[in-house]
Amino acid sequence: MSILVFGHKNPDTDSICSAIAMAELQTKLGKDIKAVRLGNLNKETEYILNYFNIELPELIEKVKDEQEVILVDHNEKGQSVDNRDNSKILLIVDHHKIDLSTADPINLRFETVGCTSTIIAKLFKENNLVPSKEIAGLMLSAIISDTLLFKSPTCTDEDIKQAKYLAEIAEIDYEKYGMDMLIAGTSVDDKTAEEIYNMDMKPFSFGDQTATVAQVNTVNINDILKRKNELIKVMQEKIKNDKLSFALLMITDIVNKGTELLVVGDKTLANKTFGLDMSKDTVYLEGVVSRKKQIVPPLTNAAN
Ligand SMILES: [Mn+2]
Repeated sequence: MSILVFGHKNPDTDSICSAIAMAELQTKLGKDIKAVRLGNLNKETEYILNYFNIELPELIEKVKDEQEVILVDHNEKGQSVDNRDNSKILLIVDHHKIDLSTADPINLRFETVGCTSTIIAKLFKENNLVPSKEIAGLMLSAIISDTLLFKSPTCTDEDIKQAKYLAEIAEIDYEKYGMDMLIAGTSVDDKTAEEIYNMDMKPFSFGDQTATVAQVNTVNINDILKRKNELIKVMQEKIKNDKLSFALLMITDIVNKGTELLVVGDKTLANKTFGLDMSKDTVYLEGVVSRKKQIVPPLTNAAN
């Protein structure tokens, strides 16, 4: 049975591209491994796989007992494959906060960088291996996606260094390709409000409150805001069905670098954390583009 490698549920570009890159790395190291995905692709990732002519990884929902797995770009159980507790985790490569307990000792590679693919690029080097042109392109794309073309506060010198190295292998003008790729990912005209909310949504716990934080990138906040009422309805449903305290949607302007934060449900924590006017449902957060660095930690701190 092949080892399976995958990123988180509701996969973003990093989760898909890092899984495919990890599969290439492990294959070069002589392992029998297959990249899979835990959900549908977003537009941006579709554009990327198309651009580099890479086959779509197979969709899975759960793993069999004793299945050997490698996890990339996540570690929290709620974001991972079903039946993970009965699988055998060989390795986790991630750049998110750790929320993990395991029955057996496992291998972890965590770094405080902006993208999992940055770590995987380093793993190639540490093993004296060079990724193929296409896989270098995928890893470059993941770094551009997670760091919003190096503009996110999560971006580190290491991300830029690896991205430039990968761009050379892939023979790509990363500034131009990066903007095209990011913009390709922002079109939502053909999407329902529910699809918009679920595109890049993650569950979190803040103290004793549970919530979801979704993010949608755009080049025009009003394009999304004009559908606010529809979105609020979807978020209210989500709160009811999943018994959440509140639901957030980050509407992030990737050109001007700022986020309109839409808050539905119990607004107390958002008020305390971001100074949301309790009579409104949105607050504009200048310079905020990162859920991981600028939304989740302040909420966690305010809740504790
Ligand atoms: Mn990532």
